[in-house]
Amino acid sequence: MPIVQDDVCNHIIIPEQSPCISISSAMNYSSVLKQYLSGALKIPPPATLQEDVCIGPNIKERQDHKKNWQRDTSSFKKAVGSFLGSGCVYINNVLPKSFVQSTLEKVSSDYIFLKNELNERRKELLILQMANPRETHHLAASIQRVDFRELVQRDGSRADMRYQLSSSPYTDPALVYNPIVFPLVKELLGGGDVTLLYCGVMFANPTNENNDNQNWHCDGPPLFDHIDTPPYCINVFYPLVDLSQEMGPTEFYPGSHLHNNFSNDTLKQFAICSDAGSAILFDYRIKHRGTANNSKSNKQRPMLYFAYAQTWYVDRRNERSGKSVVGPKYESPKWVSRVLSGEPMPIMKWANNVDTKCDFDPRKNNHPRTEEDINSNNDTNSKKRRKVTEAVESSYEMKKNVKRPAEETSINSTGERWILFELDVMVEDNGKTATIRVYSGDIPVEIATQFCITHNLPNDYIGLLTETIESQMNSAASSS
Ligand SMILES: O=C(O)CCC(=O)C(=O)O
Repeated sequence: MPIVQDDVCNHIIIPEQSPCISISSAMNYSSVLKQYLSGALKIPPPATLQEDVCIGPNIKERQDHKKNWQRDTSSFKKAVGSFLGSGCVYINNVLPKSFVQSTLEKVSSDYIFLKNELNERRKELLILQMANPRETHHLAASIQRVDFRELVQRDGSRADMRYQLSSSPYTDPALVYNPIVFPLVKELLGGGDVTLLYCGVMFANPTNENNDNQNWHCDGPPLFDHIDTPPYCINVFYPLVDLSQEMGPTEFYPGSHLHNNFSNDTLKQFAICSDAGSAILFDYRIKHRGTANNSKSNKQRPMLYFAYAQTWYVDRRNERSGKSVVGPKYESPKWVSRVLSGEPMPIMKWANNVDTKCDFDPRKNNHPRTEEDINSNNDTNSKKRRKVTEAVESSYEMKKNVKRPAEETSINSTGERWILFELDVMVEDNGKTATIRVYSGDIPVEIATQFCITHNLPNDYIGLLTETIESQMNSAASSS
């Protein structure tokens, strides 16, 4: 395969591949991605059938590697290649049914709550319009369009909900750092830290119109007009109900994320239909649309979404209204995108490909136990617990306000993060400590869980650490 060295910007270009992708040799891409980008592995052509993009760890791979999807498995490599060529893949059986069910109940009741709040705002508007017609224009427009921080109406009878995103299920480390999805996302985004740009739920509401499809669109543009880059942002959908053709699945033009294919009319379009609890990953640049939900039983189709991006990426195109639809006492904290530096979450029971009863209840915030925890003897655990309790209660040291730029968000436009405080915690009997660094926008349970995994501390410790971080974050926020 001919490889051309571009003298000007030191890019390796692989002209045989259609379309070509270039990489800078200075970038430290992790190995599977690099093998594809350098041409050592061949990127497959865009898929023409849904089955072509259905790739996940097989039963043996899930059992062999209880913790997460390993990069050296053939299925992982295949998924990376398909994603690069098609711009989308989906993986069956990613979330346990009990998790899907409880999440479905929560998001459905939140949606009803927000619709009721919208009705309250409508009633208030009528009163305001009589009292002071000049000052109701903006509220009237938001209500008419349904354009609020928590709820936005979209074409194709869609409602896009972002409510209480700093609590479960959106903050469950096992979802954000999912053991199957996160390794793939991280690999495709270059192997380093990634930003969680935003998350939420997309409802496809039932409609009687057959062609109430969304317009074809891309979530983000290509970065350059003259060359294709590897993915910079990936959206992950988790359907919370089974996605049959009538339930309004998302349709894709595989391959359309790349320049040469964008207007290629030989590309085949298809919808991805999959079970509740599967994961659909797609490149921000791919052409896609939500199709009409013609469910005979008038059922809604909610789908969780998580957008992960390279840490330098700032999404200026998908900004949202700051106006809240809920009354002040129900407002949830403002969304702040955050950098994810942690590892995929090991969840033994999720990785079995059979839906065993899950002891992880996102609503109760009780965290899953790893196999090691279950097998390790109780004495060791209680000793460790004593040790860490002592560590948190008496021996941590707080370094406040290490750095605080003027920007209000956790990641400012230069990608710089704002450190709230640091916490030194004793992690071994001999007094050895490790530092937890907490940034604005961080989620306490996420930080605590990652810290416990890294330092091999028992899961019982997560709650304690979470509370400590949370209270320090509150005091840091109130003292700012
Ligand atoms: O609901 C769907 O199937 C896709 C929604 C979507 O792509 C959007 O609203 O941007």
